[in-house]
Amino acid sequence: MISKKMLDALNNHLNEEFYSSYLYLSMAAYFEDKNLNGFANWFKLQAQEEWAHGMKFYDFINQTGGKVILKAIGAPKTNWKSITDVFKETLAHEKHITGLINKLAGQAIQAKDYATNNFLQWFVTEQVEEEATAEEILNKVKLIGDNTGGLFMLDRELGFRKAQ
Ligand code: OFO
Repeated sequence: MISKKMLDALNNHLNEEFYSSYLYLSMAAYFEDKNLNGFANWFKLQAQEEWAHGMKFYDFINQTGGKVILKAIGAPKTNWKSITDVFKETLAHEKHITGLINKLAGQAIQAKDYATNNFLQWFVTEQVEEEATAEEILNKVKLIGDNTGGLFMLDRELGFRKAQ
């Protein structure tokens, strides 16, 4: 049975994953509004992934005999200064999530809660990929700069992303 302290921390993190989903859906809406449908597709799928991450926490809390407590999801921003700004925020947000996951894993190890630590290791690995992908796209967007042709090519590339 999981400790109350760990359970509270997991419930808090479930909310963070759902907020991530909401944030990326808002970014999708920003791109839809600009008719950049490939970027919008990428962020809609990202939002779905984050929802699935939240559900992993939901299932784990239930499996360990805990109770899921859903909290209010904060309203995300709805506008950004530029496309570069969107990806800078995406990367910063993923780094923030990595910090939270590492803190949770540290808490689980300290409490000798090996089941929770094992559950969290999937997220430790996932965060390496999440940060790398956000950084890769940010670098492409920076390289493209004001080049409209480059922007449309990247939009096309991001439009190919499929649900996993
Ligand atoms: Fe974007 O990552 Fe969830 O955990």
